[in-house]
Amino acid sequence: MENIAVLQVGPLMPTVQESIRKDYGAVRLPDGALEQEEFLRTHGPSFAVAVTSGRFGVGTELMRALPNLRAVINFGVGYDTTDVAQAAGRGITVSNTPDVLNECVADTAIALYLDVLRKTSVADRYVRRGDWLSKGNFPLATKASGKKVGILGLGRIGRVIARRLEGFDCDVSYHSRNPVADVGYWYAASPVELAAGCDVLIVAAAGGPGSAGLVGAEVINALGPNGYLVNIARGSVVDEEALVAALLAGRLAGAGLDVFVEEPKVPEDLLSLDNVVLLPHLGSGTHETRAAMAELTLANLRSYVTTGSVLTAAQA
Ligand code: 8YV
Repeated sequence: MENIAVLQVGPLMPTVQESIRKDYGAVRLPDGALEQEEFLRTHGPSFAVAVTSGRFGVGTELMRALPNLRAVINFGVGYDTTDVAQAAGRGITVSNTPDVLNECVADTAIALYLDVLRKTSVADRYVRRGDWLSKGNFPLATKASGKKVGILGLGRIGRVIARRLEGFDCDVSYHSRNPVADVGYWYAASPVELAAGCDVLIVAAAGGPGSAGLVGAEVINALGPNGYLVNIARGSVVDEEALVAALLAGRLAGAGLDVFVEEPKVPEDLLSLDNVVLLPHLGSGTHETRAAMAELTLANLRSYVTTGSVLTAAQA
C-alpha cells in the first residue's frame, strides 16, 4: 500500500475514526480556527486524502490549504459542504455513500409526513401533560392516506419515498431537473407547479449551490394554507425565513423538518409551533444504516489508496 497521508476533518463515527487512525495513521484537523491555521501552514502540503462527513466537508479555504489533496472521502450521500467545483478544477476525486441510506432517509420522510398530518408528537405531549384527563379528547387531525404528494427531487431517495407513499394510496407527482424516464408519476415543469398541485411537498433534492432556495416564498404560497412541507434533504434547499414567515402567518398548514440552514441551530420561532415537527438531522441515523455507511466510506478509502479510484464517486 502506498504511504499516503490521511487527514480527518470533523468528527466521524468512532469505528471509522479508529479504523483510519489504525490503518492509515490518519491525523485529525484541530478544531479551533487559530490551531487549524497553524496546523495547516505546517502540515497542509503533506495530506493527499481527507476523510470527512456531510456536516463538515472540505470547503473552499480548507481545500486551498491542502495543495496536494487528491481525494475527499465523504461519509454521507450529501457532500454540499465540500467545494466540488474546486475539486473538479484540481482533479480531486470526491466519493460519497449513496444508496445504503435510501431506506432510512425515506422512512424518516414518511415518519415526518405522518407525524405532521396526524399530529402524533403533539398528541404524545398532550397525554404526557395530563391534558387527556383534564381536557378530554385530542382535537382532530388531517388524514394522511390518499393525499396528493409532490416530491421535489426524484433521485435515489425520492424514488424510495414515492414507493412508500404508493402504499398509502397517495397520488404522487414530482419535479426534478429532468423528467425521470422509467416512472409513471406526473412530472411538474417547475417547483411552483408541483406545489400548486399537491397537498404535501416533500423535499428530497440534493443540496449545494444548484438547489439553494429552490423552495422560496412563491413555492410556499403555491402550497397554500392547507399545504404541508416535509424536508429531509438540506436546509439550504428551502428559504427558511420565508418558511418561518408563512408558518407564523398561517399561510402554510404545517412542516416536518429534519434539516435546517444553520444546524444544529433551529429558528427560535419554530420551537413553540405545534404544527411543526422538528428532528435533529437523523434521516440516516440507525445502527444498520450508519454501519453500512461506515463500511462504504472505508471501502472507498481503501480503494482509493490501493487503486487510485473510488467505488462510489460523487457527481460533480
Ligand atoms: C448524515 C446525511 O447524517 O448522508 C447525508 O448526506 O445528511 C446524513 O446521512 C450525515 O451525512 C452525517 O454527517
